[in-house]
Amino acid sequence: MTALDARLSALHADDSSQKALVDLFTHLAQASKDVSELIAAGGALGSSVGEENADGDQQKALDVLADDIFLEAARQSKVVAAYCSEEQEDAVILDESAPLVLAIDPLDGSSNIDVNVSIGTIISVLPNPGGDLQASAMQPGTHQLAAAFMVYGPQTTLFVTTGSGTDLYRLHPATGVFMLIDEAIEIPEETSEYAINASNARQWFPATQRYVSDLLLGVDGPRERNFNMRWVGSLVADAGRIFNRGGVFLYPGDQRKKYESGRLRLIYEANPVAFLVEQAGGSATNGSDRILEIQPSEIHQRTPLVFGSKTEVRWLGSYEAEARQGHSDSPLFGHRNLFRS
Ligand code: FDP
Repeated sequence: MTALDARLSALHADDSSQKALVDLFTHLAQASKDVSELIAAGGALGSSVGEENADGDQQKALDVLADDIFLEAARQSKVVAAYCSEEQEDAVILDESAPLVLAIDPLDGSSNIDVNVSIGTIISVLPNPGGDLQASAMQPGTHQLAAAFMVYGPQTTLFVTTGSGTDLYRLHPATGVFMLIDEAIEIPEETSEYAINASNARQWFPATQRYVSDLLLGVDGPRERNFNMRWVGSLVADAGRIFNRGGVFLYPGDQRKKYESGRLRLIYEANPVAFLVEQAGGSATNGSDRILEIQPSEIHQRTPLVFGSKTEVRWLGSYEAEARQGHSDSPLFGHRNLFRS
């Protein structure tokens, strides 16, 4: 079995400029091991510290601790110019001359902390573009040099890409080292499983309503087969499942106030997940456009996010395209209402 640093060094053996990436991941891996141990230790980690983060979410004690730990790891690595975190209003400038920018959601799925459900860390690594470092993370996702997410679940796992496929590692509990357990992961092109928070159904825009209602019609509907639904409510856990057995994940925009562009953040959630997904043969869009090509305009901006098995992402895209052309018939919500027959 191969350890994370050995694998990354081997992948980038003939490219000395990538050494910074290996250094960064060595420090991030240690930080995530520390966070994983904190979570496993339990205690009052899910309690609120009574403050809101840059996005208006209540900050939990563990959110803040995880942010401190990853910020310190970035500082220690000496290769990070700016640290842009969900938990910080502005970028933290570390070293203007360093080659990398780190965008991070230190603890994703934190509303699941109290109930012992998988949570994680999401990471996007960009080149230092020079100039105003406050704006340095506002690069399209195609610029990413690496992306990763850790899942703190029954096992602590790590999905990583540096642009040569997506690999999966597991934290070995005895040695504290991330060991490679699956390389060049391939997300199946077809799937019969989808993930969406259905409690928002009445707020969805017509394309999402029509798409999901056709899935619900199963063998009797236009898709002519039954679909299964799974929703953990932690992006990392839902994504991990999709890397393992396929599926499609949707967090669309909807009619709720402040949710017109969905809930998830472009720079440190959608972009890294999209990079990992594409490297595993899947797709990621905002319903119509490739996530990785969106030019960010704000560090904490949100985006609708659809990712996973290619065929299903394409299906959703065709519903979106039809909706833009004015097609609004919905079997679930329109005159052919499923529940009224
Ligand atoms: P959380 O707020 O608990 O951190 O990143 C936001 C996120 O979790 C995702 O992990 C998850 O997919 C989503 O929010 C869940 O949102 P809903 O509660 O609106 O379903």
